[in-house]
Amino acid sequence: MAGGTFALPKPRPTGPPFFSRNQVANVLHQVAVLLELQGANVFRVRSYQNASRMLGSLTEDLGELVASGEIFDMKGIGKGLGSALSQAIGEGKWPDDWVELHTSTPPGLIEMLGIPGLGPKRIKLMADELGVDSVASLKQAALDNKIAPMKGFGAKSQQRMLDGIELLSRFRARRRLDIGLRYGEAFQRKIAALDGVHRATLAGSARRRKDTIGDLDVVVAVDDADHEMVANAILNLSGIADVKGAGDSKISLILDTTIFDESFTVGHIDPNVLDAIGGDDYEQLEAGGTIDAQVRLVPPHVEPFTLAYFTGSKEHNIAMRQRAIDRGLRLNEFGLIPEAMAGELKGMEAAVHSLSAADEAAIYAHLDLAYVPPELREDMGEVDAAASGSLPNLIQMGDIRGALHNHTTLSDGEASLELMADTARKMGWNWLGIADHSPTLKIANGASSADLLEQGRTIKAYNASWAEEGVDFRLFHGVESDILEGGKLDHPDDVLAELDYVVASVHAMTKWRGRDEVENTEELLKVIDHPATTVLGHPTGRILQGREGYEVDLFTVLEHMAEHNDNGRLKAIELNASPYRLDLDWRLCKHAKGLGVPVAINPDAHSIRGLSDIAYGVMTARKGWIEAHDTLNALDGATLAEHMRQRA
Ligand code: DGT
Ligand code: CA
Ligand code: CA
Ligand code: ZN
Repeated sequence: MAGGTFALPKPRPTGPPFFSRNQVANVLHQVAVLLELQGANVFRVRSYQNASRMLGSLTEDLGELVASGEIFDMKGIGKGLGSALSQAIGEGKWPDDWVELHTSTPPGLIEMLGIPGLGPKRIKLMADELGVDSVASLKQAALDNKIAPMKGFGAKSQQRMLDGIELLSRFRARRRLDIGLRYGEAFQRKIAALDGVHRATLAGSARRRKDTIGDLDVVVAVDDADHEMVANAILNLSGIADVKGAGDSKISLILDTTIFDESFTVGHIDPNVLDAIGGDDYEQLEAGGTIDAQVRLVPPHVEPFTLAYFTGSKEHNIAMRQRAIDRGLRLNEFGLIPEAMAGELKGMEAAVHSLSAADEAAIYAHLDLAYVPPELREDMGEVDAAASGSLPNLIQMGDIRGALHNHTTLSDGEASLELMADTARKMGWNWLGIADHSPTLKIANGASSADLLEQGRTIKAYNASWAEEGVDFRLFHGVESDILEGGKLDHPDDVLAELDYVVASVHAMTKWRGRDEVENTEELLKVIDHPATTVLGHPTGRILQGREGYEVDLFTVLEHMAEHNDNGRLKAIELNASPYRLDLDWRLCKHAKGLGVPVAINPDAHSIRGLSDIAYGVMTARKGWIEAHDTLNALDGATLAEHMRQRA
């Protein structure tokens, strides 16, 4: 259980069976690990491991096997384990020695189990020989070079532990939006389906679509009479690894991957990206990952205020509260209360005097504001815009007609040109851009000029036949050209001139990260000046939760692009929609928009599934105040073709 807790799950409120097959398999694995940590006999450890594996792949119903007593006949389940499992599943009570094992193991040792690649055997060795008893003391021992000299360890594994500790702390601090939303939406759906729940809404940074999420916040509307019943039902939902606190109106939980009805995988990750976020260790952390969640239960008439408050951001709330104060009102999570009536009263008691609000929009209306979409609530001018009626009409998924940066099997994509085009058509798109890697990027199987030109002929043929059949769909032929030394593009100029467009991207990250902002910016300006360049790909090269981008002054870059656009040359900035990148950062989208630099929301798809990453790009674009007409994606194919012809 890498990133997670190591606790025995609580029984379901109703049973038998009191535990799921998954939970039991997990617990058996935990017992094996704890036994190993305590230096138990290897055969004993192995019997628990085998039983865990056996149950993990069991197809029969575990509850029935216990009820019928057949559990005792199963391979690897002796008399002892059989009765232990019968007691747990049949009565909801874990065996005393398992409980004892959990309570007697120092928490610091359990914490160390979270470090990717570090198992119980070596933890025990280090504990015995070096007195290491926590992640912090392990880190110190490694920094003091005490681990490398130990037999069977060495400098390499010492460094690997330091890397693992780093990865673990980063992983625990914040999670990417896609992961946060997967947990958050699964949890929200389970709560919304409970008896007595009027409404359950995911609030906090997840609702604001921030690129990374600290913890999940869920606001639940429930009548006072049902409050206790719903709170209990939430505590008994599957997917809860631990309960941190359950007060009157707030429940703090840790969720794990058992919240997902299907088994949890991160799916295919571009090797380059995977490397930046920790490789196999990352996948292992994510599979055993957890995320914190806070649930607030309030009566329906209070819920809009609570939802608004816990949607945040804190900065937006402060600006809103100030606006309320200016009107003699007190705004908090319970209501919008005339100060004169609230007086000395606090909290819910003061809220008795609140103005009423059926929804969030009504709260904004009370303060003479238009409804502010959650994505914009960052105190970046949205309150003023809501006051003056100048909020943007944010782009929506339905506005997307196509996207430019996508890969096929010609470079490192998984799907053929045909399959990519077919999928885009099924998504209702009007066009699709193909931009495979260029020769310099050997690890991504960059295509030669000859192969690229051949791809162009294929694309022309498809476009011609669609036109003939009256199919309103077209492919654009581009390339993702590496930015080379001196701000040059990959492929000769005459080859580039054959294309509809060029996405120019930096991939030599080590070199670019080793240089200063001035040099990097200069190089980008040169690339933008190249007549073939249409789109600047993933403008900083950052990988969220992985690596910082290179130093670059994007304000200058955007201003430079704006000049070109002013002179009728199409130069667009990419908003790479991969949830691992979301690069252009949302904070800069608004700046691009202000300068009139078109934004190209690009899934950078390496498979047909990758195309749907466009959704994260749209979320981020919305957060950056982007409207449909600020993007290339909302143009129809014919209009975009016209723009491209005008370039250079
Ligand atoms: P996160 O979890 O770090 O990704 O970001 P948030 O925005 O979800 O922050 P969180 O979970 O600490 O709190 C949820 C919301 O509750 C936050 O966006 C605004 C509100 N909130 C929390 N603390 C304060 C506070 O001290 N003052 C105000 N005005 N609002 C707060
Ligand atoms: Ca939060
Ligand atoms: Ca929170
Ligand atoms: Zn790229």
